[in-house]
Amino acid sequence: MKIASIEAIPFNIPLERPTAFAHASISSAEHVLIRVTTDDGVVGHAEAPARPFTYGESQESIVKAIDSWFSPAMVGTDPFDREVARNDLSWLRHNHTARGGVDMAVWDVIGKSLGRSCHKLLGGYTDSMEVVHILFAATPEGMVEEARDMRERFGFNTFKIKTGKNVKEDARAMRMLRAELGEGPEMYVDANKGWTADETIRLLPVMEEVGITMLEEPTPAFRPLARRRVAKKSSIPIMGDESVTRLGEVGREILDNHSQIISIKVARTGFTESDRIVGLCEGLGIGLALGSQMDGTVGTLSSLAFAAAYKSTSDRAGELDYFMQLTDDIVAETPVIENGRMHVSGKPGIGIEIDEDKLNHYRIDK
Ligand code: MUC
Ligand code: MG
Repeated sequence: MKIASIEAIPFNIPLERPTAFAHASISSAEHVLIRVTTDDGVVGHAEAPARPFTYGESQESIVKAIDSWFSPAMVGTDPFDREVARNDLSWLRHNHTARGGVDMAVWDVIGKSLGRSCHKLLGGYTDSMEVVHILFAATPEGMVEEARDMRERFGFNTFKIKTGKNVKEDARAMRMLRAELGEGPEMYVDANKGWTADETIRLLPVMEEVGITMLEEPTPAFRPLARRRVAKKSSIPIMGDESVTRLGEVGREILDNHSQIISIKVARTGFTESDRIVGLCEGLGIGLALGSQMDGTVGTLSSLAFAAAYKSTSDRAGELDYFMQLTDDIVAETPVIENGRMHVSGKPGIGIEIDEDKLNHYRIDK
């Protein structure tokens, strides 16, 4: 079996409302569907969500990278020889989501050709994941209302609070949410590098008081002394996200003791490199959490297949609910969240079935 083609199909789906966080706001999911087809007709899919403000990749750059570099290097190769493709393209820097997406689409091909789910092939640890609800609302009042509503409707028990825009409002949001939710639900924060070291240190007592369990990307990792000051003072573990876009960066963050938990996002490290990150973190005794690069439905199914495959990525709740922010999707069956959990389908490959009519409606290249 050989790879016959790799297509990069850009599509836009409007969001229910703009998603805003420190440094950026988006009103439409501008993603790329990657489709790998083999000479014997097996078709694999994955999604690359462009996040220019985080990784410098755009929808256009993802399509260009796949057309110019990934496709020429991989067409004609055996999809099972992932290590060959990985090494052939190791000269290419950055382009994380293009690389991650191609890797997962190839895994989808592998699973389908064997008639086994990727979830099983990767490890098959559990058949469901607890799901985190990410609170993006603009005001503390809006976050409280959203948390109440989402808890009632979907049974969420873990909430990530998007902070980093205004320190006072961030403190107010954390206190109001704890008062609303009571002691039980887990809460963690993600500042998307929006706080300074001083601001983070000033907020530590508030975060301790309300029981914040993880402090995601408080300050920019590219300002190492600021990060070091926070890490020294914080009793709350720091989770690396934007700072750990590849295996080497995970190693650096851990060795510097700047992150004690690693957010694993298959959108940027695919299944192959994410598997290596799991191994590195397990071996060193570092915690893992499944993050979301604001994945659509295709990306959500990939994240679920991966995270549910390992104990260390499924012990914590995973970020699997962003697809609900999209007004529509391009899959035949939308994932379901019930009692705060999402179940693995067990279908061959990643379990993605594309609705071709919807894809034709939302694709922007035709
Ligand atoms: C997150 O955890 O930071 C924001 C940007 C991105 O790439 O992912 C989101 C969520
Ligand atoms: Mg984050």
